[in-house]
Amino acid sequence: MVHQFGQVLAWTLASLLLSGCAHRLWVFEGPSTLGPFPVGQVELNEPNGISGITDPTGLTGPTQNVALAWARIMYPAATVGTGTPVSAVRARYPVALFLHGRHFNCDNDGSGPGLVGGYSFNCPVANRIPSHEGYNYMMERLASQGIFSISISAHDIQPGLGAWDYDARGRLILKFLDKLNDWTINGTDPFGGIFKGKLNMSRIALSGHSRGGEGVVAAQQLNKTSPTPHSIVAVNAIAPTDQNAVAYLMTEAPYFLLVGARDGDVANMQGFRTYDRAYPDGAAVRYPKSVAWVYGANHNYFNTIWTDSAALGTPNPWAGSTDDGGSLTVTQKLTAAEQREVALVTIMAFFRQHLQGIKAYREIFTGRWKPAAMPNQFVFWTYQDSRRKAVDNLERIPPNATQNTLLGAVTAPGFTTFEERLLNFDSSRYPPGLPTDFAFFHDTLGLKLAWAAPQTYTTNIPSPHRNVSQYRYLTIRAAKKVSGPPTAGPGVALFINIEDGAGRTGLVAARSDEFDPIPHPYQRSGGWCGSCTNQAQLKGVRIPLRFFTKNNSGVSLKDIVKITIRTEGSGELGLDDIEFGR
Ligand SMILES: [Ca+2]
Ligand SMILES: [Ca+2]
Ligand SMILES: [Ca+2]
Repeated sequence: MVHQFGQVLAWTLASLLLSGCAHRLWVFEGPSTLGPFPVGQVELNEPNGISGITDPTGLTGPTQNVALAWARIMYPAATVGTGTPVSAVRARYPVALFLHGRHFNCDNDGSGPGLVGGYSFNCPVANRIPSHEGYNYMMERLASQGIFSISISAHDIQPGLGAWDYDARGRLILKFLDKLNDWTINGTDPFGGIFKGKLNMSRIALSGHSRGGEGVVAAQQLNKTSPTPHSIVAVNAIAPTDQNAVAYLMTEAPYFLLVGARDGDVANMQGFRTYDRAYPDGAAVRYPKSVAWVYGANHNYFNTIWTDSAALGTPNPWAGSTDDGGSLTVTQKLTAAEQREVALVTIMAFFRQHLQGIKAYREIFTGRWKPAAMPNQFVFWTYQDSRRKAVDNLERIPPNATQNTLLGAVTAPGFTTFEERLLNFDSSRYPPGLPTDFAFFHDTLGLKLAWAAPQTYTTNIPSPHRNVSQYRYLTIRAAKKVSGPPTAGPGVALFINIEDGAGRTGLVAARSDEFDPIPHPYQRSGGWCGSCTNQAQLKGVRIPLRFFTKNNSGVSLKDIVKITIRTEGSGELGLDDIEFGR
């Protein structure tokens, strides 16, 4: 095993040399493990720290009246404390930046126990709600693992309600990155120049929550045309919005989407639309993208400042701290601590994979490795690699269910529904007029299948495309659709097989739930979005191609002519992205 994790072994070795725990040599560390570095921290609070965020082209919104540069910074230090020197163990440290979403920015009695607040452009200093401190639990752990972490405040942007707030968040991030760049090059930080030469600005990761999630995607796209572009190598969005006038696309970095099914705020799961749009077929450059769809997680509990006292287990004096999912009727609920653990494990894995080159953490996103530190039975993964080939992404307009993306024939005799549909609840970016199924909280064209008794769907692969030997997985996205009042129910199992030109098939069809469950929709009702029930969210299934070639089946991966999907029982399903991938 160890040879597969060479880079991690070296890393673990460095950890243990510093921590002295020699017995951990053969243990592969969970990504959220406390690291060897003492954590130093400082607060940036400059009333005139940012000179307005402008867009000279006028394409990304008006100039925002942003002056306050407010942030929490945690970093690997020589000793624990405030403003202590940066650790000399390594020459430079990669950078993680967090940005919160829209939330009250002004509390009536400040850090007093009252919970009344609102939005203000002129909030007294002592009353400013520190939403950006809500990710300290992740920053502290990242810093202990050798990652410089900064969480920035969008205080001056919060009171605005306009459609351009999302762009403003993106531009705010770039301003802060400019500032960090200046600190490390010129030693201009207001803490005595402690960060001079210490930041590795060639490795930057972004995490944004809610409107901040839309902001990080905006930032990575706006960065391309910025006069001072930065090296953003990973982008994470937590329960993001998708509301901006400009539909920003992931174009420059791996994307990880973390969304809770008990979200009572962004209840229409609009963040899935950002995933659907990321790295389509035909994109000049693609990076991996992944989703963790978390049953029982709400919107606010990823941020401790937004978490109510009861759920936090300690008094939270800041207005706006509530359980946004509290008005929902649900059957599965994570505690705030469990929810934070999911964020801690997944975001640290994502950042450490891309900032520190720990490749093995990829297998968390593929769903193969279930880290012991989080409640895996609540977390449903989708992973699409940069290296993948669509047999059918269903994106052709006008819809035609009988032909796949490769122009091969598709048949589904006996199904009561066999049709292509726009899978979208609201706010599609597709041209109007497409036949739509509103039970799917996505924005993609997909296939709808319904069956009253077991049936077989077949998609044929034309001759130029039959050599799939460079791929290792057959992957699909699938969602179970149900209607009526939310109830408990089983997941969907599909029997998937491939066939080569000599008529050889896998000796046994792959039962999808032996690899990845396609869950029954999360049970929720109530809240502001009464229609947000039975949300049919597409979930990734990854079947190793070696499953079909084992036991001397003789199937040739150089000549695959068809894929079959057999259903069992009765049911209804949405399918998308039938792909070979890595
Ligand atoms: Ca208060
Ligand atoms: Ca088609
Ligand atoms: Ca599609």
